[in-house]
Amino acid sequence: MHQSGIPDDFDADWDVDLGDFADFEFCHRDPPGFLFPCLMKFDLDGNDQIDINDYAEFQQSMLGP
Ligand SMILES: [Ca+2]
Ligand SMILES: [Ca+2]
Repeated sequence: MHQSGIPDDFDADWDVDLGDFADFEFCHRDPPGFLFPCLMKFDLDGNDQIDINDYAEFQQSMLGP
């Protein structure tokens, strides 16, 4: 859950869209992926890594139920 109360709405603009995806990509790509704020936001399955599993979970939210 994030500020807007919508799961995976990382930038808190009340929807899950490409803006959120861009944030995810930024954290997934490089060393920033292991910085604490990135992990807090994007480690959706809580395994201390930002990986394909988190992406799959995020994609589900983006596409809707
Ligand atoms: Ca959003
Ligand atoms: Ca993870």
